[in-house]
Amino acid sequence: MKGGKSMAEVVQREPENRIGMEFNAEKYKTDFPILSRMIRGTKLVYLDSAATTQKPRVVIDAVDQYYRLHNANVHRGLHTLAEEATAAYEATRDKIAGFIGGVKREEIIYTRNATEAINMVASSWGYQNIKKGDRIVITQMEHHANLVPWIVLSRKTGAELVYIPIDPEGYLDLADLKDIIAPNTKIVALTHMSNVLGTINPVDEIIALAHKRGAVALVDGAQSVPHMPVDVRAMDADFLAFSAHKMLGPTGLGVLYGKEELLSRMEPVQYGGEMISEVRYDYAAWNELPHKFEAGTPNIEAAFAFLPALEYLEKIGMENIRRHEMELTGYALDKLAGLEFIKVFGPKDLNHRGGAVSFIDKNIHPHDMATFLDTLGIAVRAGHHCAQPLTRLLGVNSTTRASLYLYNTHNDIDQLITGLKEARRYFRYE
Ligand code: 7TS
Repeated sequence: MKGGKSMAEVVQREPENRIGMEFNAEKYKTDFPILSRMIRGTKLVYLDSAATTQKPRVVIDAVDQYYRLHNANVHRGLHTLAEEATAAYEATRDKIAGFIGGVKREEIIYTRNATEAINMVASSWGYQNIKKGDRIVITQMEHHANLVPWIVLSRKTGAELVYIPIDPEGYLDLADLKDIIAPNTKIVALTHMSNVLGTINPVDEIIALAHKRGAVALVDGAQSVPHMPVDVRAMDADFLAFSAHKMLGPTGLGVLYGKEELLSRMEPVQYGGEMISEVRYDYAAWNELPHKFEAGTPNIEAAFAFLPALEYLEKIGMENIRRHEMELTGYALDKLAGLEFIKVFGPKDLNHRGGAVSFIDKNIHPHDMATFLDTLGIAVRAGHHCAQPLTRLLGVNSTTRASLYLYNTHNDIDQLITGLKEARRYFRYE
């Protein structure tokens, strides 16, 4: 993407056709410069994509190109650069609207991340619609981003916060769902895919019941939108939140999808430039969607560079990415099952889980394990993964988590397994 291409070329670049081509993770790996980095003398094995993914060259180049050629503020200038920056910023919005199933561009709000997107719903829709005696329903497997905003909303409004429980395998236990989503329920907010257990939740069924009760449904898509086809209209979610940085894009950019009829009735969360239609000394009126929710100068660079990330994903195909990750997760689960000192959490059925695999060694603390694996160039995460109540429910303080993406290979898993065995020797358990 280097050079002086016109904005039309940048924005309308046709994805290269990879239909019919084999999924080649080894080849995709070469698109990511950081994946050829040496860490402590060995080539990086990156197994922490649930935290953030690495970026392909097209995304890195787009950041460079943005500042070299197109940098300007959006929606306010009449000069060429301002027009180019605005066109690119809005073109990414169109791309996102298409990527999640073809929604209206007005329904795509840029945020800083998935966390901010969920907080916006809690602090705007939440305070306008929830009062004492109402019920908020979430699940026991939520990331803090889809947990703490609802704890605070319930504390401040007096509404009750009720959890859909999980069963010992790591699935949601839906036996009492009809009682949990009681007639006084106003919102059901749940993750599509758990960042700890990998569980893919039956969101369609839960959303249908929420709607039957007159409640709205928010889906935390931070771990699903990057890894599988997500059609927000088919699932009929009222809100969907996700982050660009977990799907090859830059940090500092997230998305809130909301149905137009809901967004149009919601109060802005922040006030200032760009979100107004008219201001007088004693009066202010709001801009139309989506700008009403985008006060101040946004992350233009990130929006600019998110477009090639989405094109890259589309070019490979979300179905293909999902299939690759299912296969690789199955391989990892089989190999881990062969290690008697390792206990894996979460479902075994690949149809109902993604590629976040959390486990513990029966003797070695997850922090020691992750630190040891790092000496072998293997990046995993250890801790509670921003899901403290869930981790506690699993009966542990922390887990080690390997999480996969399109650039991971069987060799990466083999190295992880070798590393886990070496850790036993290093810490003298064998
Ligand atoms: N929801 C889920 C399910 C997540 O996994 C995360 C981040 C978030 C929301 C918040 O995303 P953010 O971009 O706003 O931070 N999950 C993780 C993780 O598993 N390790 O680091 C971040």
